[in-house]
Amino acid sequence: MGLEWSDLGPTHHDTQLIDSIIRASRNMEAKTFRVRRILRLSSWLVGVVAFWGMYSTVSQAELPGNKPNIVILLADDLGWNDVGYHGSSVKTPHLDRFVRDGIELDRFYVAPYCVPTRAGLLTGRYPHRFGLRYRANFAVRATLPPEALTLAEVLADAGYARRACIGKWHLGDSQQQHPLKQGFRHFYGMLGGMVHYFDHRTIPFGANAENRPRLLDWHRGHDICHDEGYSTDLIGNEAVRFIERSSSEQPLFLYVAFNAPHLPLHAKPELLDRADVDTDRVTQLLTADETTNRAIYSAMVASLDANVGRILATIDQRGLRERTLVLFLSDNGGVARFGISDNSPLRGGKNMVLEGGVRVPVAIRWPAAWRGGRKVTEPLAYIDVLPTLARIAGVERLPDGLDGKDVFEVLAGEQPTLERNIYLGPQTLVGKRWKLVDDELFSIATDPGETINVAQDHPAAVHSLKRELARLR
Ligand SMILES: [Ca+2]
Repeated sequence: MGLEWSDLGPTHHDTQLIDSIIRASRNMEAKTFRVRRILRLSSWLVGVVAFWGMYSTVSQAELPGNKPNIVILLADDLGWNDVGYHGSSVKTPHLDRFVRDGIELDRFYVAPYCVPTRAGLLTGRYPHRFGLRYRANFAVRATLPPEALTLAEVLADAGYARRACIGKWHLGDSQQQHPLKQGFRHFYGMLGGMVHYFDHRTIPFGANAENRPRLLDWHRGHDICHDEGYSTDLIGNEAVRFIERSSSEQPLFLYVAFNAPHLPLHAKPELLDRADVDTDRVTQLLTADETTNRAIYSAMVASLDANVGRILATIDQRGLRERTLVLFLSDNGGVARFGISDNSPLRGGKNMVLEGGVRVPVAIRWPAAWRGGRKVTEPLAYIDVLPTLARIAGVERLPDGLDGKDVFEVLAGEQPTLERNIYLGPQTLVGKRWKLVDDELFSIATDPGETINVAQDHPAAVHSLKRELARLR
């Protein structure tokens, strides 16, 4: 399977990184493809409950026997300022509308890489509980252990019979680690971390890349799948089909993990208004030109946004909008190099515990229960997703050992703060007021750009955070 971007190594080796990527890209071109130019490149919630929901909240006790559909839409490496509603040059009209209708989760934290975020999102536990590494390393194939209890398994026990994982799994490619062994009943997409958007084969890079095979990593269930098309569209198509084929009587759980806009930079030609870029034969991970990279990336985000829009429209057309909870999030910050992503005004990007790597665009919408058009500024995290959704699904006893919190009341606007810190890595904790990064302390609520180290002025806060960090490691 394809190696993950995070496997490339520590972020301070930028020069080597660029060389490695561009060299790998050239090798791939020469070996596999003709090169033209470098790139041309219900009734159930009507009445009293629905009325309640407009202004307050609905607890499970008030929804006897009724559970919302749960749809998670995960983007891959989408940066803070890569969405229109944050003022980006990248246009995301469907996401912007979704955020306006729902609740914008303004301080939502994830892990800085693909794998640990997916692990924490689906288990409610910090990924280091499973031995998943935070630092990139070629030699380590981080995966979720088969015995880990996943959100799909929790929801299965709560009566969610239809459970689909569509898109990028990236939590293990053995039969025992397969999504169909982790609580999902339907799987379509890729098991590894990175594929070519058009041919769905892995793209080896780094050491010895030219001697490694490009494997088809596109599957339906356990079988190899030869569907043709742009992967973002194929993932959207399958999600739409899954919703259309679901009974409106039974709640569904749909986890759509887009591989977009993760590398390689491949866009649909019709969305890239650049005659000088060869989009249909692109084999490079990226180009040497930052402006070109950004143009391709923007077109990739446009495809992501369009498919998010199609999924939301299908939910509407099926009459499921009120009783469907939709969560949109990115799995880590954008790649803040090579002109690809824009995390401003946050510092840093993917692979880093600075805000640009771990604070991502997120919104949630559940019209039947929560009033939309709001922004929640309490720090929330990927590990909160399982306990919160389990509560909503009517699970009476949460699994043991969870690190995340049930944040239902925060989302409902009934609880202003959780008074807790979120673990971002061995040297980093973040809470409502403070963020500790190694020996630096930032007043993160007022200094989101992490510009001023105030550790010397607040030794007690540093001491307290370090003690908590030592317990969490
Ligand atoms: Ca990612």
